[in-house]
Amino acid sequence: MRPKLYTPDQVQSNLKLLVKWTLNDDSISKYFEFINFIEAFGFMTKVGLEAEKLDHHPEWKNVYNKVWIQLSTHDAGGLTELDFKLAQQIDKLTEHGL
Ligand code: H2B
Repeated sequence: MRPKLYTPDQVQSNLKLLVKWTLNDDSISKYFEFINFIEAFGFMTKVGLEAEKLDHHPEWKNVYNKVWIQLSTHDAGGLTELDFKLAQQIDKLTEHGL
């Protein structure tokens, strides 16, 4: 089913459930730093598996130990439940630090 765009109120209340994500115009984003490339790439692999499970995929960039992730639902043209679900999964993967 096509996900429905969240209202500004829904965006605000769901943002509160996340750790250090930034709200942009039509997306949320977060920056991660790891001790080296292997740790960063390992993290990206785990995110990739979660993304496949949800059939919802990040826009991201990696430079050595740094990873930038931006989430938005392209099919809906903005933020939906899927972005916040994936963001929560990503937070879980890093809940012991960073
Ligand atoms: N990921 C994101 N971020 N937005 C989408 O709209 C999207 C996706 N659509 N992953 C999915 C794949 C869609 O193209 C497939 C066919 O379900």
